[in-house]
Amino acid sequence: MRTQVAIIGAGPAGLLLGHLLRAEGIDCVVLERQTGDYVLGRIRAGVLEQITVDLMARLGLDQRLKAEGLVENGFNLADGERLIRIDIKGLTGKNVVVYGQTEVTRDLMDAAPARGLEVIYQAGDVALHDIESDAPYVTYTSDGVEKRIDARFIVGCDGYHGPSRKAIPASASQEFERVYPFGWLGILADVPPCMNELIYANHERGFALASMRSHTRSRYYVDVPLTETIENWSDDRIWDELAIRLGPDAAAGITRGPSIEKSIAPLRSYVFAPMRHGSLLLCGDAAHIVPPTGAKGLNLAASDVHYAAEALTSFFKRGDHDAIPGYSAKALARVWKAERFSWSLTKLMHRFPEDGPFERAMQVAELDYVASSVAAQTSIAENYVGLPI
Ligand code: RFL
Ligand code: PHB
Repeated sequence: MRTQVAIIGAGPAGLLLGHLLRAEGIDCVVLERQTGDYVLGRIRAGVLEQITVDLMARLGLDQRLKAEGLVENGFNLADGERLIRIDIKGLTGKNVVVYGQTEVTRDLMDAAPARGLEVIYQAGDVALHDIESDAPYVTYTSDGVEKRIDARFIVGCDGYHGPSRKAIPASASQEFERVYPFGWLGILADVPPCMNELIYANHERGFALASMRSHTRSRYYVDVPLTETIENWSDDRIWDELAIRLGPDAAAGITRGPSIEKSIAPLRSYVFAPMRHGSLLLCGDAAHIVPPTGAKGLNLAASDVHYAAEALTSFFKRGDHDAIPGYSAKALARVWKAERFSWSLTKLMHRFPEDGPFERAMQVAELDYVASSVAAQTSIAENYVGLPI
């Protein structure tokens, strides 16, 4: 098979890119290792920045998002005693929308056939070849038969564990990494949220986050040491811990219920640079990971895809050969700012085992400063709603 762009990975990055390219009349094929149901079964992001909402609107795929997404005009930082509200709408004029990654992916997946976007699920042994040439190709197996797709470009949207990034020689790239000494234990339950806005809490027993997916479905997290296993956390234990860490006001609003999903995700900051090598471009988690504290992962995947679609469109439709080499620097400028914000909010809101009294005093002082300074709140708000693309 021959196409213009071979996309590896049908997560939000791969599907969004596929739709943006198809909308410009550019040929592409998406290869996904898993089944569609498996991809939809992964419970991940919940908060969309305006840029992500705008991309869905540009594609005309935002009907359900508009009907079911919850517009959030603020969120809260809790410090054990009080709630510090960050009025994101008042401070920036923008908002974020609670609409699960699962739903974004479902909307993109459902619209693919009608828009001529071919997605091949259960593609095994995907491998990239000749990425330094102008004629790269991808091989994979389908039902035990080896197949080949020739393309002008390959875009790796295959997440942190996919093969694309690994196809780039170490001598041509650099990795930046910070691993955190805890993970987030998440619980999803069909109960109303404890508040209509998110709460990020720094309590002496650790971090907690109250989030949601709808008026009837809640998503909560607590941080746990990396040595913890899910078997140690009964639903009751999680609800008890949330009630303590989120503080009395939020606790009063918590409705308990059986978990419908429960998992532990380690926290990591990671950047791979550059995000292009020859005819291979990387987008989303394939190139970078942020700790979930800033709600940036999915939104960064969306901004990468926006820049990649722009560069590929310039190449194919205007014959502009400078656009592709410019992709990495453009994407990375936004990635690094989101990495900084996610790292700083993680540091502010978690108790690190290695921290002593000085580090804790710095957290107290910073939270106090945020509570009393419109300038500090504005800085947090403009990063949370997403920096411009
Ligand atoms: P994905 O979603 O990992 O998709 C990659 C796809 O590539 C496929 N793949 C392969 N396909 C073919 N051949 C291979 N060999 C392949 N290897 C892998 C995979 O099966 C998969 O379908 O990456 P993408 O598209 O870059 O999207 C990134 C986002 O998923 C991620 O950044 C977010 O989920 C991060 N994240 C959050 N982001 C936000 O913006 N807001 C949030 O509120 C938020 N909360 C979160 C999060 C991530 C979490 N976890 C579990 C990591 C909360 C959590 C708990
Ligand atoms: C979520 O709802 O899953 C969520 C919300 C905000 C975050 C991370 C995750 O910062």
